[in-house]
Amino acid sequence: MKKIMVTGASGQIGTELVSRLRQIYNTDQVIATDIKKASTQGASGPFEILDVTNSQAMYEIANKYQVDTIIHLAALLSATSEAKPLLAWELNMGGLLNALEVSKTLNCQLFTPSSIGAFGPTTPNNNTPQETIQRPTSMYGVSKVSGELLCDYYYNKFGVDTRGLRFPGIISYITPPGGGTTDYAVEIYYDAIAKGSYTSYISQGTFMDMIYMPDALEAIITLMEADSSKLKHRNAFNVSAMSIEPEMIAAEIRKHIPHFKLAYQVDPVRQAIADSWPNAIDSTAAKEEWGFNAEYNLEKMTKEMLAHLSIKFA
Ligand code: AKB
Repeated sequence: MKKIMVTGASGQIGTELVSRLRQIYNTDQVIATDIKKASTQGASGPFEILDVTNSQAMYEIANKYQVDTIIHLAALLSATSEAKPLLAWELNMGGLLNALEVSKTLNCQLFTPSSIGAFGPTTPNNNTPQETIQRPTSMYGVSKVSGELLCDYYYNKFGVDTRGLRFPGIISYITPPGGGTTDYAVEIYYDAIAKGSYTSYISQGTFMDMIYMPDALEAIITLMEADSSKLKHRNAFNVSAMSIEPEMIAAEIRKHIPHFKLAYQVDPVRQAIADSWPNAIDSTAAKEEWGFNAEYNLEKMTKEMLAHLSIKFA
């Protein structure tokens, strides 16, 4: 049975991943860590305060619990990284390097997410291949490509079992994301329920890949359980469930809330990041090598998001 340490456990992915992992591997097998404890973090189960830039502290927690798997999620997202590029480099790269070193020392398997942000304006825009041009123009993207390469290096040089996914925007109703370019696709559902309208900072017609949280969690777990010998790629697999733009979400929301209104006030910084990312990535390698399969499309996800948020805001 795996013994797993999760960094960034209070974040959007971390909160839900820890709960899911605890269902599968038992509560005591999953050690949640973050620089702060989120109010949504379940009271039960091991939790440790951890600043991932502190290598000694990371080592001590991993060693104390004798973990064999590290899921390293702590990082700044794209918009925050653009506002604070030095901090983004220090946290995204410093934290990952520490996680890799701890994994090497304690012989742990390591998962860390990459992103569609690892692509740039010279990457093919549609059906973006698994292996292609990666010259991102945002600090977030620079840190994500570097992270992919660093993970490859630790696998090839030291045999660390590193694995990763290039995540698109992740849509969920439990913990909101913070500081990302794709956050609009979560906010739109919250505002649809709370106000019946949303003002998008991303322009009409801007396509980006997205995935619903249950599919994202399943992808992490399936990849980590996959037979190593079947993986031709490791860091990191393209995964996407849908390529969508704001009007498409609005049209789907209107099937449930007919009076829903969508307006635009474009944020030039986040729009520029979105414009530098692909419209639609190709997940074939993930499907072929470890059976990636997204169950939620826009229609099914919208129905669930609105149902859950209506209960949350009732
Ligand atoms: C962001 O928008 O920064 C993230 C991502 C796609 O990596 N959601």
